Amino acid sequence: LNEGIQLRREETLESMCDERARMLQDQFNVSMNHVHALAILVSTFYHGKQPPAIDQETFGEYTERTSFERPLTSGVAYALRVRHFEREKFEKEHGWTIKKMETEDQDQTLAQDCDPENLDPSPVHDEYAPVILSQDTVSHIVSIDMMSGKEDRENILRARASGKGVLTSPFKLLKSNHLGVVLTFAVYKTHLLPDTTPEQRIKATVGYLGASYDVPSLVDKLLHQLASKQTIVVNVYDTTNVSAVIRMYGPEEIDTGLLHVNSLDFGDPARKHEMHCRFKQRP
Ligand code: WA2
Repeated sequence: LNEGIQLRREETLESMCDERARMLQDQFNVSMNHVHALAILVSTFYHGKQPPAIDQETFGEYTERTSFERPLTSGVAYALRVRHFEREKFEKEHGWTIKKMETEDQDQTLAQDCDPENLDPSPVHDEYAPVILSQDTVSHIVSIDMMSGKEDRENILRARASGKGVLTSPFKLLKSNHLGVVLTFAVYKTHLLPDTTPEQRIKATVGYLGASYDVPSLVDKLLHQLASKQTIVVNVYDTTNVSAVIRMYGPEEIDTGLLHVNSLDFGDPARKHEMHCRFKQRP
């Protein structure tokens, strides 16, 4: 009899965890497809028209009104590829200088409100990726060189060489107290065929469309939609580096006996994620 009860508990935990993992993965996938479509929108209407048929006002309104298509994202933005020789002309045209991203170890009191006006100009580099268009929810990153942040930079380089949507490892997003991830798609000068080489892709790159995911608040929102939140504890991990697993969501894990693990597919084969589920109480 006891064995039967134990087996049923295992099955219950498994099905609850499966359902949550599937929901999270599906919502992530839906968002990713829509962010991909936004990259094509920018390619068609910004780069494909002379003069561009999208400005900040249009991009802001369109991305806000379609935000229901991107569950789990906190905002989308577009960063333009600017080479150093074009910097002066670019800055004159936009009426602002390209800013350096402020990293965590820098003195926050110097730029208390993260107002881009208070940020330092970017030092000289071969190229930059200043944000020129943004959803209002992430307007604080406009004019910041996304190549000046370690995670954003790595994502940009990987996105443009691969032509695929790529994810950062979890890091503390600007103006957020939580860990999040950024999804990036490169935008190319022309439509490229699937067999295009990385070198050709890098050459043809004109910009980067990115979305930020504030993981704790968005996963919370998702799990609250499901009943019996009081029964199980859910954790989400980035397990890309097995010797340095990063907890992205949920409290510190306490061993309450049964554990169920689901692997999560967020669409970037270079990153591995897992969901861990436990009952809150021992039987
Ligand atoms: N978006 C929002 N908050 C952030 C952030 C980001 N990156 N990086 C740090 N905090 C425009 O990949 C190009 C978005 C980067 C895209």
